[in-house]
Amino acid sequence: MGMASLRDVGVGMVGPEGVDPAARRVGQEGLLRGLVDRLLAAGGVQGRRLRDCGVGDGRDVGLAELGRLPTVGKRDLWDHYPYGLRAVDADDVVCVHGSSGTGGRPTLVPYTARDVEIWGEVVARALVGAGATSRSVVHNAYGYGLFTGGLGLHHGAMRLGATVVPMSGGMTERQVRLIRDLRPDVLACTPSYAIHLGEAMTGGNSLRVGLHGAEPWTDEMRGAIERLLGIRALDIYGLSEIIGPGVACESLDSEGMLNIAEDHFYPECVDGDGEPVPDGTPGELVFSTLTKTGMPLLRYRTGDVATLAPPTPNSPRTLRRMSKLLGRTDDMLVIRGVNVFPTEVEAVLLADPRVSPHYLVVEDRRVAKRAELRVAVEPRTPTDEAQLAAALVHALRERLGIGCDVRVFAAGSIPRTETGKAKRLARWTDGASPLPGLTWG
Ligand code: DLL
Repeated sequence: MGMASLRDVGVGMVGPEGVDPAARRVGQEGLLRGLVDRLLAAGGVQGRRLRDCGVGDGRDVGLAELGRLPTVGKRDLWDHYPYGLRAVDADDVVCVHGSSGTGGRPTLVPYTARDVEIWGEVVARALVGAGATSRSVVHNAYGYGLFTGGLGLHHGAMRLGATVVPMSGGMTERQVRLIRDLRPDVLACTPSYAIHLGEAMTGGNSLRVGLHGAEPWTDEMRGAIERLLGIRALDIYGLSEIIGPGVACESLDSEGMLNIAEDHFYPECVDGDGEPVPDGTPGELVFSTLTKTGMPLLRYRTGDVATLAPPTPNSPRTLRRMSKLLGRTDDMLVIRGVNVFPTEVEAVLLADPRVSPHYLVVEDRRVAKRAELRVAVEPRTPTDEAQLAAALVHALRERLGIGCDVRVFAAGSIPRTETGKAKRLARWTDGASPLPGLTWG
């Protein structure tokens, strides 16, 4: 079983990741037509919108005109909660995943057995691209449950024929112990938990590579994880609506960009008006699920901002790539007319070796007309706090062009996240300080 599954996912980077781009495009176009036919047959909101714009058959569309087809968004999922975008019989659904969402509005995604297979395949690719093999032991500290992180990495590791240790999040002491005892070579968890775990471990460890995602993180955070754990830290991206982790992932040779599983998830990148932007220009990622059946989506607007790029030159992988995420459209701060993504703040903070990777960005809008950017940091080791704050204010002004308030708090005072996604951004409109117990401004 190990060998067969290895061949399928293309060890040595052959298989679907390595096909000639022109041939891939022909395949994608056929799959796009099939997707349109499935949506028309399902007769839901996406099918109606297609008919409204004159599409009555998959043969009416091609990749070149994709930009003219209707999009779908999170709003549509909420409006048709729980299963309104399902395109198969309830009988064919084998599991449900999603995100708890904000404001009590969860997003639910029904999967068919085929969807779960595809999911396992794309996550297995991510593992192989990170150097894992069927002999690998994968310590999986993504949360198991409705969240796609835990079971997504689980499916991928099983598909590869590796050994997966299904730790889920939390109970850090026990995780440290099992890493010592089971000697995993692969760590799968959020970047913030990788830091937390690394700080709890003493001495060396067996880990060689980490697959980190589910929340924004910068190359500077990558450096912090790599130093702390002594591993290569790679990025894995995805979202429940599209499949979960595995929509795109770094490989050891992808030069800091993420290979997009574009044979399953066709990417576009658009500006605020929905017009395509050229490669290298930041825009919102839009994905079409070419092969999904449970809840296929045509042109799903992710709200995630990144750039697209051509395949890695001279690599056996011929997939188009995306940059690390710059942020989300709804995470962008507007401080006195200047647009700032929290990742830009992170990059500045962690470029200073005195700063610990635990920080909080606060958009202070208590005076509505005059938003302030406040940043809470902790020193990594004892240091002159006033000098550190002044240096960071200066560096942030250089990079962002705005003044901000930096406070250095005592080590350990900024809340850690042991399960789920780190909260590194707080919006302060009124009431108490977003950092409980700490007075501010
Ligand atoms: O977070 C899927 C995932 C799990 C990806 C484990 C990687 C590892 P959701 O809970 O639906 O799914 O949240 C999706 O998280 O739209 C992004 O805004 C953010 N996100 C996911 N991966 C990354 C990443 C999972 N590598 C939302 N970098 C997405 C930055 C990420 N943000």
